[in-house]
Amino acid sequence: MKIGITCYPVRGGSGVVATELGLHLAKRGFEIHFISYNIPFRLQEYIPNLFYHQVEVMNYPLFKYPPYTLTLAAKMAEVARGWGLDIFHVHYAIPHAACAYLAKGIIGEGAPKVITTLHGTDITLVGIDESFKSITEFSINSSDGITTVSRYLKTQTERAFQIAKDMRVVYNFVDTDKFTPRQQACQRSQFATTEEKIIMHISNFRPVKRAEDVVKIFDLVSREIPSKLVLAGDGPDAAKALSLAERLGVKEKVIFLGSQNAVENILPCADIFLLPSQEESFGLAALEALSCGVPVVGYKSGGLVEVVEDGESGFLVKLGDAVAAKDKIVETLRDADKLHYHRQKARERAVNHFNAPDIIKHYISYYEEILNVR
Ligand code: GMT
Repeated sequence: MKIGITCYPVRGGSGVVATELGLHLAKRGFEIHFISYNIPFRLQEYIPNLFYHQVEVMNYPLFKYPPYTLTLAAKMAEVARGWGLDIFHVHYAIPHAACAYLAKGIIGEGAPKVITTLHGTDITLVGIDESFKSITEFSINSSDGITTVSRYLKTQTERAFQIAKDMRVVYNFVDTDKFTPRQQACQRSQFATTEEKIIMHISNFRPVKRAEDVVKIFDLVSREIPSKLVLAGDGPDAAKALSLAERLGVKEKVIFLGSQNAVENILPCADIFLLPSQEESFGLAALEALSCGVPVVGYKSGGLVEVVEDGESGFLVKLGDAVAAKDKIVETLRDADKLHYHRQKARERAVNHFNAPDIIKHYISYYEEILNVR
């Protein structure tokens, strides 16, 4: 099977999922063509069967906004014709589902089937904005197959749009051989002393992540348990979070790493992963933490409840309840047996429910179903 994958190549869950999917499929003998404006950031190894097609956007003085969407659609059509693609698998509806629709129209008969995977903010934040709503709904409905990364996201999509087709839930996945609890991957001593615990948060620091809550919760924890807060990633609210740490007098205990590519080398150092988002359609960073045997603490909100089982692989408290989150963390960190138990449950959760080969099988059978080859 020959599959064209289009995603945002920058850091972010949807790009990670699309890239890992492409890598796994290529290793299984599928022919994979990434089509985007840059090489996806996690696409760092050479693999036979895997190709990358760069989309170049011509600029012109009339263009206030260079029309990337049109160039992408034209490139998708060119690659599909040149390589005989069977499927366009686009990640993140806006604008990729619309580009796939256009590319299909350019090709006409024999065009690849289109599968759109919805990731979250393409529905819950951007897609429902009036400026995008009609085209998002139209492009999703024009896809031959639609998947969502959680049941929650499927429900949200059904609520926000009139979707005429069945949407398949295919959960996100993690490479459990790469994201492991092996502490050799990470030197704890670079972050904390032997007496200190490590709380970690990784995100794009957008408002939906509630980065200030991370600092608030950490401040409460650090009053009861000697600890450090490690922050990785960057984004609009990073400065706000750091200035709150300063105001609360915990800045010295906060280690801000900025954007990092190989988070699998940092995560195993953590004792607790904090993800107190307003809403996650899934929460891929939380899954990567679980796979490293790190219990997750967050809010009972969105799709995170499908990833973390409250009281086992972590704890989910009422949205915005920093004290409840602190209580769960302190309780866990104070008791070595309890921490060990939740660490094991975290790893088990990732291995038993979200292991890459198991989830990728669902994508493959969905491709076959859409192509009618089964
Ligand atoms: O979280 C973001 O702002 C980035 C966004 C993306 O497209 O990369 O993340 C979304 O997709 C991820 C992969 O499926 C999910 O794990 C995230 O939960 C989802 N983000 C939100 O729903 C806020």
